[in-house]
Amino acid sequence: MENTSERKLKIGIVCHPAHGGSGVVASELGLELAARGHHVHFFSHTLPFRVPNAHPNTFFHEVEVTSYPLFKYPPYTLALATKLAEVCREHSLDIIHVHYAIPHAIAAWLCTRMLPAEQRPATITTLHGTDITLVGIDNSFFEITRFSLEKSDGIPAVSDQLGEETRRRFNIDNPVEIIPNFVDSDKFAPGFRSEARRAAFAGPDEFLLGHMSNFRPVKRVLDVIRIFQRVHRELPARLLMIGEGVDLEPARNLAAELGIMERVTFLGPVDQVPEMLSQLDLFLLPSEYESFGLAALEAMSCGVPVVASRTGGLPEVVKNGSCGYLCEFANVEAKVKAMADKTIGLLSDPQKTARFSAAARERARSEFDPGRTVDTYESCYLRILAKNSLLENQGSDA
Ligand code: GMT
Repeated sequence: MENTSERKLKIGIVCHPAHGGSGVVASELGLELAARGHHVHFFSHTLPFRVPNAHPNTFFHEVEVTSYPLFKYPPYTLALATKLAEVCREHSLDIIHVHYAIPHAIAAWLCTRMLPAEQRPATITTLHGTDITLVGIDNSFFEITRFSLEKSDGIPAVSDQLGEETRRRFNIDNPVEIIPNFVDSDKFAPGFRSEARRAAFAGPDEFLLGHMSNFRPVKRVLDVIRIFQRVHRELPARLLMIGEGVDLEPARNLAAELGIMERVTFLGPVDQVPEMLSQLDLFLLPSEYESFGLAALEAMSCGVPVVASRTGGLPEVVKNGSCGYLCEFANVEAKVKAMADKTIGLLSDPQKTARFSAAARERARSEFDPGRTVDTYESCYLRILAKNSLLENQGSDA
């Protein structure tokens, strides 16, 4: 196989830029590829939050959508396809790598159709979760999601479970390749833990529990509050909630209703994620579904044990009984109780907590190394480019 470091590629990365797993993965991957000397062009309506303004080998192309009184819904997908084609013409991109299928995969395909064959980039669609399990299977999107997956040159999924789910629900011929997410364990490290930082959220004799997400219903943020209420009845504890979204207000209201508001800090979205996660004693993720659970992995990398639902790809990330606990989701009440009991059991045993913390860190460091994932993506790019150029030489215009 070609040495991946020899050929420098021009790669377009398309993502949803706000705080959320797929945008984080897209940004971190783009930055790693740029560090290897590839030229990385990010496309979105806003600069993705983990991408610095100026960074060697990276470029940002803002997708602007003109509003017009006729448009109840401004057609972002068309503006994105147009911007992609424009940049492909100007910079001869080799690849457009979209993260989260909707609406990015079809925009990438439209872009290829707008260009002459010799200027067409390869297209890759990384599947992140709800683009398959929730939005993609909705009647209004199913057909076009299926079509755009068939048209993508490569469709990586972030966990075995999501790969299986994609094959089962979409029954596509195109193979799904599993490329798990990664974490930079130098950046997400326990070294950021400091008494001074932690003191802003909890006293020295209190446990600090935490949760981070985009507060969508699938994350079950209200269950975090319910679990915490049970834990706090047994142990001196505080809760740090990082992020925002539709369930932020309901979560605040529930905390107030349960009389625990003064024990909970709602921090909103933060840029200093490792600095916050490393102050925690335990991370809670009671989601209804997670294709992977990047937030859990980032917490583990900071040496924080995780108590999460046994759902989706989470068992591929959190090893039950060594770096955290997984609890069945089927019955919400039982799940809340089980997660509270596991949390109380673990935190009441300092030696076990220390063992879990070390195991969580070690698993994140050894199993989810960025280098390995970036190697896999580079190989995937080169394999697809080689296949496409072979087809081109054979005169195929598929
Ligand atoms: O938050 C996002 O940007 C997308 C979101 C989703 O709903 O698809 O997150 C998914 O992608 C992350 C990165 O690959 C995974 O860690 C999350 O588990 C996954 N979320 C869900 O499956 C609910």
